[in-house]
Order: sequence, then structure tokens, then C-alpha cells
Amino acid sequence: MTTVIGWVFKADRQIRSTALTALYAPLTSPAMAVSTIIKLPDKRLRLVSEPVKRIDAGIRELVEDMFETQYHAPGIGLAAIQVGVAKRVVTMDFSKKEEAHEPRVLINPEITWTSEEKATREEGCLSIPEYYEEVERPVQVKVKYLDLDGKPHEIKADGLFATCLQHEIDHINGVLFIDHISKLKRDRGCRRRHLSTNVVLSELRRVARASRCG
Ligand code: K1U
Ligand code: ZN
Repeated sequence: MTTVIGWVFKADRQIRSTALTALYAPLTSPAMAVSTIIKLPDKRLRLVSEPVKRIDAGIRELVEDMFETQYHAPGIGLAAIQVGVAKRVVTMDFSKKEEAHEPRVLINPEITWTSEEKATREEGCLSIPEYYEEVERPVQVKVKYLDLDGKPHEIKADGLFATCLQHEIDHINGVLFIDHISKLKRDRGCRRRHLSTNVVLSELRRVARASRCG
């Protein structure tokens, strides 16, 4: 184990040893870890994650590590599969200031309703670095989920919150935002010569081949 100013490196994970703010404290422990985010073409991103049967210490530790990973990235959301854990767990935080975190945890989230109205918004993905594209999705959604105490909730969301919920719930179903992009937009992305474009195009070709083969 090697210590590097403020961080302790253990295997492939960085364990933050600093104290955290009071708002963030309920979800923290001294051994929270920044995990490696898996990236395309890693096939684990195509797994359908398993429902959480019991919210135990393992799930709480996973959630803490996911927040640490998401804040470090940084990102506004994360699905457990992005840190290689195929469980239906999602974290989100839209706060802009580090001292005012607003962590949200969704266990076994399910979309129960989507609006007919759709809108286009630019999306990115921590598992597809440097690739951003506009995606059309329902403007509003209703989502039911369990919180970390196992209490059921149903929320109605719109705007960026609704987009992020759909993006993260797609992740736990093995779906990526690039799957929603039209061929026209993919070709436009190609002309822009994004660094990730070749990875994205070969992934989409691979998925198309797999669906043709049944
Ligand atoms: O699931 C992920 O890959 C995280 C992703 C979530 C997301 C972004 C945009 C639209 C829908 C879903 C991200 O967080 S990408 C990074 C990002 O959007 C961001 C990073 C820093 C500040 C603000 C936004
Ligand atoms: Zn993503």
C-alpha cells in the first residue's frame, strides 16, 4: 500500500482518508474508495443488472464508493455497473458546490410512466469519455425506487433530472445513450472526428451484428 498526499492507494482503488462535510457525512465512512469506471468496449456495460434483495452493509459500502467515484470523475450520476457491480443501484447529485452535496440513492429504480412529449438534450457518459451527443427522450418520467433504508418512493421528474434518471436506468438494463442516436447523428459525430467516435461506431456495429444473429 502506498500513501500519496491525502489519498491511500490500495489495489486499484484510491481510499480517501480525509474528513468529509456534515451534509455528505451520513453516507460516508473513513474508507470510501474511488473505483475505476469501466469504459467501452467493456462488455460488462451490456449486462442487465440484478435487483438488490437486501440492503446490507455491502450495498451501503457500494453506494459510498459510487458517490466518491462520481464526485471524483466528476459526474451527475452513476450506475453500479459502471464500477463493475451488476446490481440495480444508482447514485445522483446535481449540486454544483462541493460543500453542499445533495446525494440521491435509488435502489431497484423502475420507470412507471413517461410523458408523450419528448425533448432533445445533450448527453455524455463517464463510460464513453469525450463523446457527447443529443438524445431525444420523454420530457417527464415517474420512477419508483427504494431508498437506503428500504423505504419505497415514487417521484415525478422533468428536465435534467428526468434525462439523468433515464440514462442511469438504461445503464442498469445494459443500454447506453449511443443506442438512442440516429445514424445521421452518428455520421455527424464521425465528421467531427471525436476521439471516441471509432469506439462508439464499432460498438454500435457489434450490437447491430449481434441483434441480426439473434
Ligand atoms: O451515467 C453516467 O455516465 C454519468 C453521466 C450522467 C448524465 C450526463 C448527462 C446527461 C445524462 C446523464 C455524467 O455525469 S457525464 C458528466 C456530466 O454530465 C457532468 C460532469 C460535471 C459537471 C456537470 C455535468
Ligand atoms: Zn452513462
